This record gives sequence, structure tokens and C-alpha cells, in this order.
Amino acid sequence: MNALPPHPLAVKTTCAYCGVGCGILASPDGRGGASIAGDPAHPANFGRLCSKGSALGETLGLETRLLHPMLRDDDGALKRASWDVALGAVADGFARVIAEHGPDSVAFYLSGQLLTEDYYVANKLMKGFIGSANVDTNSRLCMASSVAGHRRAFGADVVPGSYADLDEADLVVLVGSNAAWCHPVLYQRMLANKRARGTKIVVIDPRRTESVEADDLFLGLAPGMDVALFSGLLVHLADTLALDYGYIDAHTANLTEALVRAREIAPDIAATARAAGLAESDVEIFFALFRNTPKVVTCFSQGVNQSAQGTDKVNAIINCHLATGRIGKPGMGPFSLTGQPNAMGGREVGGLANQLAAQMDFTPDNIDRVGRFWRASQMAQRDGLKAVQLFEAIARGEIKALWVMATNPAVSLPRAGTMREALRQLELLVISENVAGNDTLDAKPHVLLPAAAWGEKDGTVTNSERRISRQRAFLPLPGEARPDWWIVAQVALRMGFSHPFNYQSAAEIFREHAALSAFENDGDRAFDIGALAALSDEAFNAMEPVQWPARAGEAIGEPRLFAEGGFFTADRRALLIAPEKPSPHEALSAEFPFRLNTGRVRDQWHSMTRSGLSPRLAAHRPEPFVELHKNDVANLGLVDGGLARVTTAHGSVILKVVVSDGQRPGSLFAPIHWSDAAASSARVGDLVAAITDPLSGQPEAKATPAAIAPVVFGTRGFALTRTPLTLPSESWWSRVTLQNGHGLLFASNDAPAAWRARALEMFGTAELAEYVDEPAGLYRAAAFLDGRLIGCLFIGPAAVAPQWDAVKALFAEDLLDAAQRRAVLSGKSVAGLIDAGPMVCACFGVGLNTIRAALARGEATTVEQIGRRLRAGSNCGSCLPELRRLVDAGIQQPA
Ligand SMILES: Nc1nc2c(c(=O)[nH]1)N[C@H]1C(S)=C(S)[C@@H](COP(=O)(O)OP(=O)(O)OC[C@H]3O[C@@H](n4cnc5c(=O)[nH]c(N)nc54)[C@H](O)[C@@H]3O)O[C@H]1N2
Ligand SMILES: Nc1nc2c(c(=O)[nH]1)N[C@H]1C(S)=C(S)[C@@H](COP(=O)(O)OP(=O)(O)OC[C@H]3O[C@@H](n4cnc5c(=O)[nH]c(N)nc54)[C@H](O)[C@@H]3O)O[C@H]1N2
Ligand code: SF4
Ligand SMILES: [Mo]
Repeated sequence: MNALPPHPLAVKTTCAYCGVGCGILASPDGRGGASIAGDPAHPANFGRLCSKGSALGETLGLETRLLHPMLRDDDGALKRASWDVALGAVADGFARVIAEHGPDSVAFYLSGQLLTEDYYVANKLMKGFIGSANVDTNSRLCMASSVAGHRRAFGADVVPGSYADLDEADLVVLVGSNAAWCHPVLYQRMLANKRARGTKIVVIDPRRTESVEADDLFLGLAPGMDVALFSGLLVHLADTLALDYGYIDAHTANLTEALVRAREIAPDIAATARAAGLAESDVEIFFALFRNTPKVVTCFSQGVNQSAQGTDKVNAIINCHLATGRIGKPGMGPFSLTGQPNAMGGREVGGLANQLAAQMDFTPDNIDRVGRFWRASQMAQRDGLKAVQLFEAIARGEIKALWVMATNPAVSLPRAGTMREALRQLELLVISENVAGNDTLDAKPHVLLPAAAWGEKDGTVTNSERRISRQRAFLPLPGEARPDWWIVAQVALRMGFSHPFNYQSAAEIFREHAALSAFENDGDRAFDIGALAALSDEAFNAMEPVQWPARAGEAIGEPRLFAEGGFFTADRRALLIAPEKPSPHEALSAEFPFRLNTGRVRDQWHSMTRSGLSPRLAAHRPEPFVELHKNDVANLGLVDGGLARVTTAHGSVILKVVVSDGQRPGSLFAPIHWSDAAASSARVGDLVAAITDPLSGQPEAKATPAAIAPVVFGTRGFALTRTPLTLPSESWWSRVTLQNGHGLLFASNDAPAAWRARALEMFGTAELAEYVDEPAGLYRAAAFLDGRLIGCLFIGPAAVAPQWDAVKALFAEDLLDAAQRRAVLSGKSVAGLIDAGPMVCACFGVGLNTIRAALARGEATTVEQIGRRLRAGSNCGSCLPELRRLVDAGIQQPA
């Protein structure tokens, strides 16, 4: 079923992480690991990888994996069960709930991290055989507004362009996208074009991110005001006679209505600037750039999608491209950047509750067509519940059985804590997972199913540019793990739907999916991969990356659509949309005077179940933090590096304070990555309001009213241990993966004496070297066993939190010489072992101190020289913005 390809030495596959969809060459080492390199032949990355992709080899260990099916017994304990028993329990459980309460009392919650084949089978079971459309996916939190915007404008969910357009564009506009960190390989492609051809970059984001270089135009707009800015742009283009009436007349409809509304929202540059909270001069520069640059690509991501007005934001952007005819031509177009590796594949199969299959929606014709194709026993007749509604229905007890696959909703949903409580009320909660522990598993599932993970699973994914690539297995299935599609098909068989679910391979499912896309499709449905419907197993195994549409009998793969119109609306015209006037979502109040914005950091992926396993990735930002402007820090009595409680109407967390020049006064930014498994109090999803866009149902994750106040602990410290350590529940902590060990950064109110007692207990029979300075509040211990350093505990007063970089370097050495042993307790580095300082370059493990030292010694004066001397920044390039800042700072203050 999961046969390894014949020459397993370098298997071509696709990255596990973001929607760039980079090609990877994985060379298994025969011991369960693999070395990872970029695939030079893959058109998404041409051999490049970012820090996360390069570190995939460090995440293949089985320590955290779920390897066997588990069933909860009557006492509430999870016990190992055979596949047969576990699958039977799922099938019987669903059948029982459906018989008692009807098909709409059950639901699947899927994920853009499933393969297309997994998604296809789950969707088919629910919508064609159970008879409900209660299948939704975490893409509702991610891409739903882009989907809705595309469908409104184009009549289909189509990204019109290709990555190659970035190589031709003279202007790239990034709207609500921190591509430097979230789509790094694409961002590096933009930069390469900027350096080689002078491509201009404009970044539109309430905070100045790493995606903004000194010579870029940065528009730090007021949160949520994108519709005002792009309405103003449309008006400006019309008033300066920059519209393409040839294209408008031939291929679009509704310009007048859209323009009238745009004028109401933003009649001129001054009004636009006021509404968007920008300087008039900046708006003027942006509008002139857009007007005068025909080759413009506008990339947008979660700053656009995750909004109560996400769909209107998408359409306000698309309006400007349609009205200038800048779409589907080389170097031009609106470009939605996809988040997850297969969010796009999920959209193609109909993984969203308001789609049926193969991008068809619930019209009577489509229901009939899909029903005949599937030979369905019970077709769903209407949209199902969208993610947030779905979980609210669970909380009300209307949904009684739920199957969660490949997502961690207890971390990622808005009001995540409340949603986790809701899961606990289910009659039947089934979870298919890679890992044995995460916050959703804390909701006590009745059945737990071990799914094949990246490197083991086999099938297809589609990236942001509609390119379908193979994910190929290069490792054997560990334990009893099985592919997600197999698990779903086995349940379907046990529910009595035999023939339609008798799949033997991913290839067979892919062929069926491709055939459905072409079934009775005479060109009026965009998604058509009929050319791939007859691939043999061998051809599927060898399949090269291909863009859709790929219609049978036509040249395979279309890089661009819509240059000559041909939209998928009834009259084949694109629709310009009159957006609603933007208004601040939930109002701020005296109690909650800040806006909480949430998002990502460079080196972690979502709830860290995979990226968190890499020591290199963990070193970049080891603690959960909140960024805010220095004036806010000063006014509230906060301290840079200190701790603060961030509270909203829904919950509260404690995060490290980071002062940031990039942050607008009144705004907070907190990353989403820390869960209850990774930190004591940092599950940011718990704070986020469940307000959704009326059209897309996508929650607004970037604008919850919040308050922030200092939290004071007496001591700060860290522990390095070879086996994981648990701290008393009153303490604040963050867990970090180290090379051969575990790190905890923490704060507490226990006196050093209490920590000393804890150290004695913790390190047991080991030989303990200690340093105690009670008046200064210092306690340090290093534990040795047979000459090996097995643990360290450092405590100090909170104001002078001990730094761990030097000690971590010694801990990684393991076997220490006498000088090193003496050095451990000093917390300083010793000759021969460099205290690299906080990690800057994750690819080559180059720290801040190393880079500063090279700059100070004059060994390097430019970013390029740093690359040549230290290698930092010379692989994926994700740290280049940080390096550039260090170089600039070095120039300003000569050593
Ligand atoms: N390192 C890393 N990369 C990832 C991921 C990851 O977890 N880690 N996840 C992947 C996934 S699934 C996704 S969806 C993508 C997300 O990729 P991005 O969308 O680039 O990432 P985010 O950090 O969520 O948000 C982007 C920006 O939106 C801004 N923003 C907030 N409000 C507004 C607004 O009102 N208007 C505008 N214009 N901007 C606003 C935020 O300040 C933030 O800088 O990243 C993918 N890549
Ligand atoms: N506040 C706030 N919330 C957000 C966002 C935000 O910006 N702000 N972003 C939203 C977005 S864009 C996204 S995409 C979501 C992401 O949120 P989630 O999908 O909840 O995050 P992950 O940590 O990726 O969870 C994936 C889970 O699936 C497991 N898994 C991985 N691969 C497989 C597989 O092949 N099979 C199975 N069965 N399991 C697997 C992993 O171990 C992990 O537990 O978060 C959303 N939530
Ligand atoms: S940019 Fe990085 S995370 Fe995204 S697919 Fe490429 S290597 Fe993977
Ligand atoms: Mo996402």
C-alpha cells in the first residue's frame, strides 16, 4: 500500500509546510532519518528552501508520534486497540448518532495539511453517503475570504497567475502578508528581482515587518482599513484616466456600481489617507506607482483574509486589477498566497462546507451530477456549517459526533478554550493525528487514530499557483500508522458503503478526483484536470509538478488565466464588487484599549507539533511574546523583556514583552504558535473573538480589543535537562527543544532556596556543582554524571534574568573538560567554545554574538561578507533582513 519507490536514495517530494510548495529531495539514511535538500528542478523553488524546509530532517523522530490506535474505556482511560476494533468503534459510533439524530448531527473537521486524496475520500463519505455537508476545514480560518472573493469576481476559485509573474513584475504589492517569514522562498524571489531588475516593493500592513526593507514603500495602515485604501486607488485610477476601458467593456461588469461605492468610501487621496490612517504623501506615492506600472502583482494573505471584511478586502484589490486589465498577463495580477501545503487541494475537492466537490457548489444540477458520478446513496442537499458555526453547534449540543483530522482546533480556533470545552461534550470525538499529545487531544477523544505523517504519506498537494505536486513517501510507516485516506475509507466500508470506498492506493483516488473534475465539464467549470484522469500507477508515481487547468486533449498546465476574459460566471464576465464601507470591527473600550493582532514567526509552524522538534528552529524565538510600541511600554509601566498579561473579553495569557519600532501605538502583536503543550500560558487563540466575515465565514483573527498589564515574578531562570521537566503550576514557563535535551525558560515566585531544594531532588544521585549567592538572589547548579553534564538550573532575580546561550553551548557538548566544567556555573563562554548568542541564522546556526563580533572586528562590513565569512544568510535568506539591520547598526556606531 505504501511501497517505497524503487530508488529511495533521493526521493522527490514537496515540503510539509507552507503553500509555496517547494520541491524537496529527501535522502533517507536508513535509520529513520533523512537528509533534506531543495529540488533544483521544481518550478516553485528551483532548489531553494527556507529555514523550516531545510530543518525538516530534524523533525522526523518518532518520540512524539502516535503509533497505535487508542480507545477510551469506561473508566476514561485511553487504551491501545487493534485497527479493526478502533475502526469499528468509529463506524458504529457515527452510524448510531446518525440513526438517532440524523446526518446533520455529525461532522468532519479537516485540514489543509491533508493530501488531496485524504480530503477527497472524507468529503465523499460525508457529502455523498452520510448525506450531510458538515465537512469544514481549517482553511476556513485561512483561505475562505480569498475563495469567496475569487468566486464573486471570477465565478470560480482561481488564482489567475503564476510565481513566474514575480520575475516579470515591476511592482510587487504585499497586502497583509509577511512573506519574508511566511512565504520565504517566494519573498527571496521578489528580492532577487528587486536587486537584478529594480522591481519596486510596497508593503501594506499595520506593523512594519521583516518584509519591509529600507528602500521599500511601507504603508502602515490603520488595522482593517484595506478597503478604504483600495477604494481610494480605484477612484484615483478612474480620475487619472488610467482605467483600461477596452478590457472593462469586453470582459467585466459592474464597474459603475463599484466605482460609485468606492467614491463614497474614499473620494480622493486626502480622504483615503484619513480613513486608512496614512500620510497623504505616502498614499500619493503608492497610487502613482500603481498607476504608472502596468506590470504589478498584488500578493495578499492573512491581513486581508482574516478579517470581518475579508471578502470585501479581496474584491477591493481584485477590482483595481480588473479595471486596469492587469490580470492573467505576464507580470500582472492579484495573487492570493496560500497558507498551508494543501489548502488549495482542499478547495479543489470541496473540503469547505459550502462547496460540494471538484469546486462545484450546491446547485441542483451539481448535486445531481456529483450524485451520479459517485453513485451516491445519500447526497447532501445544501451547505453545511462553517468552522466557527460548527463549533458553536457542538457547544449547543446539536452536533454530537465529530472527527478531527490534521488540525489542532483547541489552539487555532477563535475562543479556543471555549471550543475545547465544547469538544468535551461530544458523544463521540474521533481524532486522526500524527502526535500523541496536543491541546486538542486534551479534550479527551473517544478514539485516537495514528495517521501517516509527512515523509510517510503519499499523494498530491496543490500550491498557491495551482501547481499540483507529489508528496512521496521516503520512510516506512512507523508503528501502526496508516494514511488518512485509508483510515476514512475503512470506516466507510464498515458503515456499509462498500464499493465506492474500496480504494487500494492514492493513485486510484487521484484518478477518480481528476475524472470528476472533467465529468460533464464542457469548459464552464474552471477546475478541470481531466488530462490526469487516466494516469497509470507508474505515471502517477512519476508525475511532474503540473498547473491546472489541465484539460484532456489540451496542452497540459495553464500558467495564466483571464488575459482575454473567459471568466466562469454565467455571462463569462468578471464582476467588480461594491464593498461595504470599512468600519472598525469591535470598538475599543476603556477596559480593552488595544488591538490584538496575531500571526506567525519565521521559524515555527502553527502549534509547533513538527517545527517545535527542531533545535535549530527553536533557537530563533524561544519564548512566547507580545510586541508593542515603546510609548505604550513606558506608559503602562511595562519592561522590555519583562512579562505581561494580555487580556481580552475571552481569555488571558502571559507573554514576554518585546518593544518594537514596527508596532503602531495602540496595537499588540502576538504569535500563534505556543500551545498549552509548549508554554504555561500562551495559547493566543483563547483570546481571539469569534467574529466572522458575513460572506466567507472566516474569523477575524487580527483585531480583538485587548488590555495589557505587567506581571511581576520574583525570579527568572532556565533549566537544561536530558529528559523533559515539569515545573510547579504557579510558575510561568516555555519549553524549548535542544540538541540532546530539553530547555525550560521560566519565571516564578519561589526563592532561590526553594529552587535549590528542587535541584537536589531533580538531579538525584548526580554530582552537583553549585553557586549560591543568597543576598543577590542567585542560585546556579550543574549536575554531572560520569563526567557528562546532565542538567543545569540557573535562577536569578527577575530584573536580571540569566542568559542561557553560553550554558546551552556547554550542555550541547555533553562531555566537558575541567575548564569547561568550571565555566558552566559562570554562565559565560570559555575559549574554544563560542557563546553564539541568540540564533539569527537557523540554517547554519549562527548567533547574534558571532555576527556582532565579526562586524566589530571588521571581518565583515556588508551582509554579503557576513555570508562569505560566517555563512549566515547564504542559504535560505530568511535572516537577511535581520543581518541588514545589524550591519546598519554597526555602521551607525563604529566599534
Ligand atoms: N513561518 C511560518 N510560515 C508560515 C506559517 C507558519 O505557521 N509559520 N503558516 C502558513 C499559513 S497556514 C499561512 S495562512 C500563511 C500566513 O502568512 P501571512 O498572512 O503572511 O502571516 P500572518 O503573520 O498571519 O499575517 C500577515 C500580516 O497581516 C498583518 N495584518 C494584520 N491586520 C491587518 C490589516 O487589517 N490589514 C493588512 N493589510 N494587514 C494586516 C499582520 O500584521 C501580519 O504582518 O503563512 C504560511 N507560512
Ligand atoms: N489567532 C489566530 N488564529 C489562527 C491564525 C492566526 O493567524 N491567528 N491562523 C489560522 C490559520 S491561517 C491556520 S492555517 C490555522 C492552523 O491551525 P492548525 O491546523 O490547528 O495548526 P497545526 O499546528 O498545523 O495543526 C495540525 C495538526 O495536525 C497534525 N497533522 C499534521 N499532518 C497530519 C497528517 O497528515 N494527518 C493527520 N491526521 N494529522 C496531521 C499535527 O500533528 C497537528 O496537531 O490556524 C488558524 N488560527
Ligand atoms: S518556503 Fe519554506 S516552508 Fe514554504 S514550502 Fe518552501 S521550504 Fe517549505
Ligand atoms: Mo493558514
